[in-house]
Amino acid sequence: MAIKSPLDSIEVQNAMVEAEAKRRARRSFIGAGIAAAAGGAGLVALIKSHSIGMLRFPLRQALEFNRALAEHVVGETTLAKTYPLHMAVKRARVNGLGLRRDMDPASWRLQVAGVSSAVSSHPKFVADLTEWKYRYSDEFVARTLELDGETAWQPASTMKDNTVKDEDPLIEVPDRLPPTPGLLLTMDDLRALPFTEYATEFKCIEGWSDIMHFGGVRFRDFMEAFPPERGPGGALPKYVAMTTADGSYFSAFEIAAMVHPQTLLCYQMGGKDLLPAHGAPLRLSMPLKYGYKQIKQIARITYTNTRPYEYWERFGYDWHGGI
Ligand SMILES: Nc1nc2c(c(=O)[nH]1)N[C@H]1C(S)=C(S)[C@@H](COP(=O)(O)O)O[C@H]1N2
Ligand SMILES: [Mo]
Repeated sequence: MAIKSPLDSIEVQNAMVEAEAKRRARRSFIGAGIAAAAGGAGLVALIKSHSIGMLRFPLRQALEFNRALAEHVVGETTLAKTYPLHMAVKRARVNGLGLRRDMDPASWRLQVAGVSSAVSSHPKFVADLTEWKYRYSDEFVARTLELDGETAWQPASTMKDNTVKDEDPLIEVPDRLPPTPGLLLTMDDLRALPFTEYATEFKCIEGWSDIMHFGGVRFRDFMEAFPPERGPGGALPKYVAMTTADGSYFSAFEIAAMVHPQTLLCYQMGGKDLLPAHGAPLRLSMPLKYGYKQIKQIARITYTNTRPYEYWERFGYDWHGGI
């Protein structure tokens, strides 16, 4: 099966990404989307027939450079420039795939996996997150469209053509994922945490940028409230993975990027509740990274020491996505 299972585990996602990278390498696949997004014939030629891990000089070198830079620069010290809130655009652009318009908002929960055993007494702790069912029905689409109003859902982004087709078998996804203990939170649990807002420049790798005003809870505050399991010597997990409810979009980050003071779990944009098209009820804001890292409609957050893949990585985009 292709990417179809709900909330694939990191192991399943990683296996799928690897399988697809190999398959693409075999087929010498050129994504039309990559061509447009990369915006240069030279880069396209390099990407042609080379999957992740097989990238050629100088692209590989550029990626290594970005990686090194991200490891050293994205930390406490670098802050994205902020603007007065009123300078933010009133109507932001929309870019998105794998967003569900038909989700019953009442069925939304934020799953948090890899949490400290100390939170097992928390009232929202459950023995198996994989048992939670998000509900989808066409009856919710009208409400979503009403909320979005004139905010158009982008039918096609130049990055979109790379969507995995159902008929392309990758790996077998097990019917049943391993039981995963963790927290099953509601928006009220998040709204109870300290609120932070800012206006920063949002950059999409396709070539547009806008000043956007985001509000929500800093991830470091969230992590303090819902802490991860610590390793030997009290070490924090190396990574944080995030995925949408249907598993069709996912992203991952180093812990340093997550604890950056401008990394927000956002539920407001422009001072109002986030619109569905912009990722309601919860999305990420990370102004030091490109838009593609800023996952919308987050349903699961996992603290982990296994390096998780990034949705766009198999198409040649950098895992860190630093600007
Ligand atoms: N779930 C999900 N999140 C996503 C995307 C997506 O396709 N699906 N696209 C990303 C990209 S490429 C961009 S530029 C931003 C766009 O955010 P906006 O629509 O709020 O402007 O969302 C990011 N988050
Ligand atoms: Mo983007």
